[in-house]
Amino acid sequence: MALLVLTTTERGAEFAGAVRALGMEGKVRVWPDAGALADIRYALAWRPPPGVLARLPNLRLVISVGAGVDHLLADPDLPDVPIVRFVDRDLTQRMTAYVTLHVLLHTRRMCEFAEQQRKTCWRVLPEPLAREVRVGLMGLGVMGQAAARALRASGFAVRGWARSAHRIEDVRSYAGPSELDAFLTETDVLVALLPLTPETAGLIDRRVLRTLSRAGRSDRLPGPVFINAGRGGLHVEADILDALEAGELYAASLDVFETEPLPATSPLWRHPRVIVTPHCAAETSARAIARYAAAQIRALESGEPLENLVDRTRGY
Ligand code: NDP
Ligand code: OXD
Repeated sequence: MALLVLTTTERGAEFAGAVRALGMEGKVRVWPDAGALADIRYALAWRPPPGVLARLPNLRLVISVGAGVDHLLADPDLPDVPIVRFVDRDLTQRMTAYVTLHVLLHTRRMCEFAEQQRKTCWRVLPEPLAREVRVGLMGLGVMGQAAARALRASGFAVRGWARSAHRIEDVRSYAGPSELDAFLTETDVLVALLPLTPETAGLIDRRVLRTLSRAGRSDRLPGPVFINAGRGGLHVEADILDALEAGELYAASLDVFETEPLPATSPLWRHPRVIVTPHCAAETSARAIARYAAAQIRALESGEPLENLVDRTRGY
């Protein structure tokens, strides 16, 4: 009846410590010190090495340390057991803060002010009002809906695009591939909060960036902005750079990348209107994921429904 903490990052011991602190002493193991594999009933996983989950004969539940599960579904040998993904108030709040911060940062032209500061240049730049800026959220799930509400509260005009239509107060909703372009042409600041699935991989390319609103935006915002806090596989980095170079994009904030860590050779590191953050828009707290894992295990053991079950056919 043991839980295996299975991660290729350095946080495994921290997660295990937090689970043990909840009273699961002696029942927690950390990969690769898994002990007898037949004892393992639950896995708390983040980017596990492919094939390892398939070696656990009595596995009954996989708990994803993150909200995204692409790191699990990429394993061709993933066993057929339920997967629950992490949904947590603090995680959502961190993401909401990240999105709001970066929308404000670019619409208030902070990259240009930072550049001016380096040159001791004192010059006022025109800035749009929040209500003159249309923020388009790709993804209206837990993260997207919370960000939509926060952006509305900050005065921005908000629209969202998802697989299905959504009703969110004061947010214009678009759904599916047939409404993608209508959504993009209505968007000045594009925020990606989608999961990485076969349908969304590489979706945000030059064509998508070119379709963003260029006419009718406030003349105080020099061009469209792209913010990606979903997954790096959603976008094409070469296209972002080309769009910046061609003036089709004004600025970008990227938390996630095609390859992580972002290689030192990437020009994104040095672009004056790109903000790079190291996949930390919403970091999982060890205490929160431990509590969440314990609750899911209790639910499974007592035959209650699991929360936030992943639908493998949808991929999220
Ligand atoms: P949810 O599963 O709650 O929401 C996913 C949203 O994406 C839904 O609105 C869904 O549409 C939409 N979607 C999925 N596939 C498509 C598609 N093919 N076309 C259009 N829309 C689609 O996820 P969360 O909001 O909890 O998280 C979103 C993502 O954010 C995670 O998958 C993860 O990759 C990323 N993330 C990144 C973090 C970071 O630190 N950078 C931290 C946490 C999450 P519908 O509503 O119709 O189902
Ligand atoms: C997540 C992440 O999916 O941190 O939660 O990327």
